[in-house]
Amino acid sequence: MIHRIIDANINRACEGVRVLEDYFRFELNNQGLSRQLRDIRHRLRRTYCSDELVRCRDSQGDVGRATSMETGDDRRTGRKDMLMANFKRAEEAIRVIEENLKLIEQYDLSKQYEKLRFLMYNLEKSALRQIEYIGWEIYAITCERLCGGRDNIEVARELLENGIRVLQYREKEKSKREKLEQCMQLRALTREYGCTFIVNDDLDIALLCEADGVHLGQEDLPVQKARKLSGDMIIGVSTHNEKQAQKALQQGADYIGVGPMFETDTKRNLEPCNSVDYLRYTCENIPLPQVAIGGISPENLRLLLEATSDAGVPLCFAMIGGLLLADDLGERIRQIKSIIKEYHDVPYTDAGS
Ligand code: 3NM
Repeated sequence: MIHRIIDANINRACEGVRVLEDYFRFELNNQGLSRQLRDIRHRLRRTYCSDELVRCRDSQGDVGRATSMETGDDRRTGRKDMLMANFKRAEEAIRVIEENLKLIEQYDLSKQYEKLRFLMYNLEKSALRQIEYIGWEIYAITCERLCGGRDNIEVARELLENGIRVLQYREKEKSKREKLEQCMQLRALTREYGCTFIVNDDLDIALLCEADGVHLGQEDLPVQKARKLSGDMIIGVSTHNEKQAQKALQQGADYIGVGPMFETDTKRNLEPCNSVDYLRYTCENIPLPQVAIGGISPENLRLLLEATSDAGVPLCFAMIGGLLLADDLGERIRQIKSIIKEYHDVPYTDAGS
């Protein structure tokens, strides 16, 4: 009977991993995570092979089947819920395999499965990081110059209290030391609120403060080089035309910035971009999460939402002036969220819902 348990749990673990693998492969085009999951799936199958496994299988006679059909525990509230459920399914199943292998004196094999379980725990953490920032959210960016005398920390706290889930630190007018100091504080604060924290330009600062990601411009480190240092950190790349977007995709960016959408005073010397058409192009042709940026405000947001309403990729809306120049930050955030909600009622992940 132990073989029946092991067989059921190898299948259960592999099925869970396959759900995850296909999500990262086909929906997010994330080669790194899908490859690692595939490798684990193969090892789950190969580590303990015995003819006994299939011989002992009795799906028809499984008393748990009826219970599973009757409960609604497997309803999903969104992609994040679906992914987390499948990580848990795989991890728990591997633990059952380990314990039962010990009972049939396969201690060494049990330890090999234990290693796979720990790999799954690590991947779960990376995967969460990769998905939590995406989809029909405001992507807030700091800019102390526009904060009417308040500092980035104070403003960030207010943004977080009002439900901002993604924050990028961007400061062009501070020394590296000042930036590091503020990033350390913002990292602690964003962690408290479960907010994804991305650092603009400076990979060294991103690494030192343990940010979730780094955002690179066209003049910054190329993605492949940054990846050598950044491990599983999210890497975003600013793009302003089709060629740059294709290149970011090929080089393995985790998301692209797409801009400028509209005229903006916040950033000088921007490359010209035919805005909404370019966003439509990236949504149709670049299978990566995207962040539209440049002059976005509550007044023009619907234009972007309409142009991308059938987009097959998750899209966020980055704002500096459109957010920070508001008299009441909380009110502005609620206003923007309610506009997004007119078009995307179901959050891409259930983070922040
Ligand atoms: N990057 P605002 S536009 C930082 O097109 C930045 O890549 C852009 O600020 C790009 O929301 C831009 O105030 C400025 O227009 C965004």
